[in-house]
Amino acid sequence: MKAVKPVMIGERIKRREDPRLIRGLASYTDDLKLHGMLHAAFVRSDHAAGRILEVDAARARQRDGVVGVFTYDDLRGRVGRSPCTAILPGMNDAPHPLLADGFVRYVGQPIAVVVARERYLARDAALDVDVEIDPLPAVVDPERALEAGAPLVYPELGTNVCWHQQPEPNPELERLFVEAAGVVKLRLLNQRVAPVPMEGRAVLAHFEEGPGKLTVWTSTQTPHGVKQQIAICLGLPEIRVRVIAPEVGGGFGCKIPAYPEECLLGFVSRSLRRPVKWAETRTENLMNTTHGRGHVEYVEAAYGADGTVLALRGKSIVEVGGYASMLGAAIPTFTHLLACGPYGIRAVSWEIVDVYTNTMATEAYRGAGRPEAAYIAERVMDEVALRTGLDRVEVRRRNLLPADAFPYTTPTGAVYDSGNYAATLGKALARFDYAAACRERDAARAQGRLVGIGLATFTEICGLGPSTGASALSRHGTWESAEVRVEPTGNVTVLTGVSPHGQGQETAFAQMVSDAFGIGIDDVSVVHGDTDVVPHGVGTFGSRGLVVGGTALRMATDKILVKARRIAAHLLKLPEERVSFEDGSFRGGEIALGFRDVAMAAHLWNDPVPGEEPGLEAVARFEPPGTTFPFGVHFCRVEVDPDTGELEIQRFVSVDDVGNVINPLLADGQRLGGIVQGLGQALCEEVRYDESGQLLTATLMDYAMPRAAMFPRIELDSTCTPTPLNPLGAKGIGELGTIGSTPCLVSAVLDALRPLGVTHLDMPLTPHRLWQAMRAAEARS
Ligand code: MCN
Repeated sequence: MKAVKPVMIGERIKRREDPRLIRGLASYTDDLKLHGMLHAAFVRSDHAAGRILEVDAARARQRDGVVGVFTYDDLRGRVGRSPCTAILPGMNDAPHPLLADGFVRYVGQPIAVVVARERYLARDAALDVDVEIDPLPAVVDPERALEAGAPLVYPELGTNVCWHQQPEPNPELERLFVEAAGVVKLRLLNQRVAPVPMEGRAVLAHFEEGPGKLTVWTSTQTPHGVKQQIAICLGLPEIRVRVIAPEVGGGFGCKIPAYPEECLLGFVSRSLRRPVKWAETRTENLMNTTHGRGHVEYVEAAYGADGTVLALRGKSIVEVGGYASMLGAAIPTFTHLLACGPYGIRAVSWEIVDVYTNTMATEAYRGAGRPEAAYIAERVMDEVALRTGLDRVEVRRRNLLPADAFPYTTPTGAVYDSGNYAATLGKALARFDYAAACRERDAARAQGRLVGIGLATFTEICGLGPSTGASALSRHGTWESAEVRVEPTGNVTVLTGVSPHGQGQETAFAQMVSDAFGIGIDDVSVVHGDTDVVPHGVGTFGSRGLVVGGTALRMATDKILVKARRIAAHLLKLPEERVSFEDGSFRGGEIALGFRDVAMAAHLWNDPVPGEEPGLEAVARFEPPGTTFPFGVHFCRVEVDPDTGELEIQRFVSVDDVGNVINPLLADGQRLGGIVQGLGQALCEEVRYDESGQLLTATLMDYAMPRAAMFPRIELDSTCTPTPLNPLGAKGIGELGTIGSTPCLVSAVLDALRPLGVTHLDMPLTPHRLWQAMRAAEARS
């Protein structure tokens, strides 16, 4: 057989997923067609709050081609609640039925599902369902929801508070505030945004009466979790449910939870004994796929005269929306955990109030809680610089943890694994040429131009586990699994429990196997996203795919190499310790056996190895001992048009550190995507409801997404500080770009407008908002 060069870890190879995606050869859920398949459409609430007086489906049922209409009455006593697994201790948990049971609590809440022979017939028939709702007052703003007399989303709870974390008494913190040279006080908004994956949610459910088995194809990040939730909700044994995530066109966190629609379609298919499919419209996606962020933060920071930030006191008021989605209520605990960022802040006290409002639920959205934390820390650093008269870089230098501090436990309980923040800052300063950039900005200012420089130094938590931290939140641990099967020819199949949906793990994992076994990358197949094929798994979120799933894979390939070496030693008639494995061959003295020869021998078994079983495969689960903390530094330069408020990003430099990188090309793609997503929030994105809870951003004409023309070429560089927590020395990268890019841009725009007297801005920094801020500052001066 022709020798094929293996691909090594660290090589910049192109994503093997792309040709099929670009050429339209991939199958997403909505591409699937089954014999006898029906189509579902949802009747959704037009009101943000109200009592359902009547649901009359008679007209819809009479329509030719309609096969069934289901309302809550059909579900009563036959299914469980909508899947919400993250019940925090002491949470005011409110049941969220699969279909509204007498009350509606947000616009778009499913009230009925109509099933018909064709998709458009189902949609037309859904319009025939007459729903009479007695509207009730709605509450949209989380701070308003906490006021006395505010409408209650769940009157039976007597409050709109979903969960309240009281700050612990902290005498050390109080002392630091007394001794401080000054205190910065800020009210910061992290507006609600929509994840907008290219592929919306889609579900195809097929209950087969013969085997009594429900198969659900769904666009998800967590097929194993969804399987468990469907089984629980429908009262089916887990072994009678199979979930398949075919090609998934992005998720960004909103496809972590199991949704009511997934369980409902399973129920409908079981009731009708027919396959049923539903794919959301873009409006349904913007309205009823979970949103992200939605934080109001009150922050007080005590600082010393030398610019060191001593202590932080804060409160997060967070919209969980009309029901608590899987992780929604827990997201702000990350904001608390990461409140110190990369800085040696000595004491932190944090209060969290999760609030029910008459809006769609919020959930993890790329970064989930950490961009909010970085936004707080970076705004604080900039304010301290202003008040002490120190340069913003100098303030950060004085606060960054030193390289010898690691492992470092923050006052909030996070254990930072490794870091060398000063080195990354140094590299970024040189790459951006900060001194020259400041000179240029000052020269531009002297000409009356509004040029600003922004920066952010940040860290984040990723690679979720360990399971001990997650068990309170889900019925799943946060380990990850891998199975590696070597075929007789030496081809390898990897079964991984992660469920990539755009990250490129099929490439990175094949690359790791190619490197480990010295075989060609095309000899490796990576399988994921099918719970009957991949026996166990947790999924892709929290930038854990490589750190946790990749380590499980590494453990499995290591196990295979141990057995293969034993087989090779037996064939070479040498003691095991005299056999080495190099460049894809087992060598002992002059003789060499290729990996493929050993694979064949393991399967042929005509020369059995004492004490071994035939075959060559291994299973591993990795339970991470801790989480990893990648970090980075961003600089950017902007210019604002004084007449129109138009904002131009002229330069953006990012230097990140994620330890060892498997595939730098994939990693760069992830960083670019993350940075642009973070900048999108700072520039233009915002989910908006009116006061009555009507969604104003229900199409992409109204919800502003960032576009390529808004950005300069983003310059990427890196440093490398491996983590000791996994054998790859790797940290996660999937969310890193979203953490610091948002505060970096806000820092730059505030710097640009400061000469006019603008001291505060809330995102998104639309031209209109900047224009208003400039005019208001002029009016004050
Ligand atoms: N990688 C690497 N070396 C490292 C770290 C990662 O080569 N040290 C590679 C990995 O092999 C993988 C990619 O970079 O191909 C991202 O890996 P990782 O950081 O492990 O992140 P996950 O695979 O766990 O992805 C999750 C993360 C999250 S939480 C969100 S949200 C997100 C993101 O990834 N959503 C995405 N990136 C996305 N990218 C796309 N295209 N679509 C989404 O929905």
